[in-house]
Amino acid sequence: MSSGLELENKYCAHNYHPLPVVLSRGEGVYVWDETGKKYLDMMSAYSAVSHGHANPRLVNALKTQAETLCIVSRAFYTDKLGPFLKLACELTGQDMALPMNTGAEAVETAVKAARRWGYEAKGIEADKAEIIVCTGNFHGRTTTIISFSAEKEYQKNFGPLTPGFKIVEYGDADALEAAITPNTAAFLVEPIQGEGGIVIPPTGYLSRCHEICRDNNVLLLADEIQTGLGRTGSLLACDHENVKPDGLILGKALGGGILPVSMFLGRQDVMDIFVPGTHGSTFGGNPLAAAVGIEALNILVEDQLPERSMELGNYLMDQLAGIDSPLIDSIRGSGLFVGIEIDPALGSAREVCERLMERGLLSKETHETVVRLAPPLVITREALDWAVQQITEVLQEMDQLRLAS
Ligand code: PXG
Repeated sequence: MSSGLELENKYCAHNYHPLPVVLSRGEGVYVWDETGKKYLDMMSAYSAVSHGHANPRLVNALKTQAETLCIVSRAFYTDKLGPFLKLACELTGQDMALPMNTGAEAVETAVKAARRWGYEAKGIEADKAEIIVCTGNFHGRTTTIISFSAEKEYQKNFGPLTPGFKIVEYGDADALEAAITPNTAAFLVEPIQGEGGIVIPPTGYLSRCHEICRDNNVLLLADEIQTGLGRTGSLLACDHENVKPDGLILGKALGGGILPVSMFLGRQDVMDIFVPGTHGSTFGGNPLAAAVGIEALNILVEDQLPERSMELGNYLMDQLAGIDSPLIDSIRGSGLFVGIEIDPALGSAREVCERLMERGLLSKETHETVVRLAPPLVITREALDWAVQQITEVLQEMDQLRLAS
């Protein structure tokens, strides 16, 4: 056993069940382990590494800014934050943004914004604001966010939970409409559920939810931490239905796979509820993060990563559809955000991932039955062809073993 694995198992809390590989280097779509073995990264740190590992432009932006100015806190203005937020707002059509670091912090920011907007703009009675969320949601791991998870495992023994949330069926706009009361401040939704298993709602769902929210003076808050910034084949997954949410949450790829960078963006009247003292973060919006974020967004636009994601995602789905294996229940995806549902009676997604890892392809199961494929958006057709070949062979192998046993 390698020392990296042993030390991590001994000293790191066991809040994950990693695949047994110890990575030590990354470049583009590839990572290398301690022994020098090369792997194609089809996971991209849950979509955070859309620009590829150690993207030279991002590394350069990081180095240049690190030598110039890193952290001063928001007690002062800097020459980087304004340009970063201007670019993010212009690209997404939002009015203002509040910078944070991790995804969960940006979701917390959205929850606070929605509640305060509910009281101050909508006139909801004190402490009565409700936020509606969906079954199968994943928005992070803070105490408040797990309070509205539909997954009991995320909550067990972490109570008392934060009240004020209602869960409705994902993909069912009528259920949203029925759940709205005069106390509803917002509807928080992932346009495609990532951690839930790459779950794509029916066409028209998001636009119908948008209408319902507008008609009831409820904020539509889109969590695009995973789906945003090109992952699903458009800049935002909301763009597939021409929906401009009232609040938008970005993270992961916003930091170019280099730093944690997140933000909550929104309409002017939503963002206006924040006044000095209402929210903050020591590191949120620091100039190092802003410089990397600016470059991450510039690369996304200049290298047309959303378009690339759409084209290569369609190609990948076509190739996967050609695999003839009884283990595959279904294949679904949008852009380079693809899930292969494995029939649990015939095999486990974990075993598929372990076998792929042995062959030099890194992926990660979600919800035991789904193999998630979300490579850096800079991947090539040739690399995808190789990946499809490995997946085909692994599924064949597993099927033969199953028949032999
Ligand atoms: N919203 C969505 C849609 C996400 O996918 C978060 C919020 C939280 O982001 P942070 O940066 O706080 O992790 C995510 C994160 C995990 C895990 O093990 C997290 C995600 C996906 C898979 C696993 O915590 N996405």
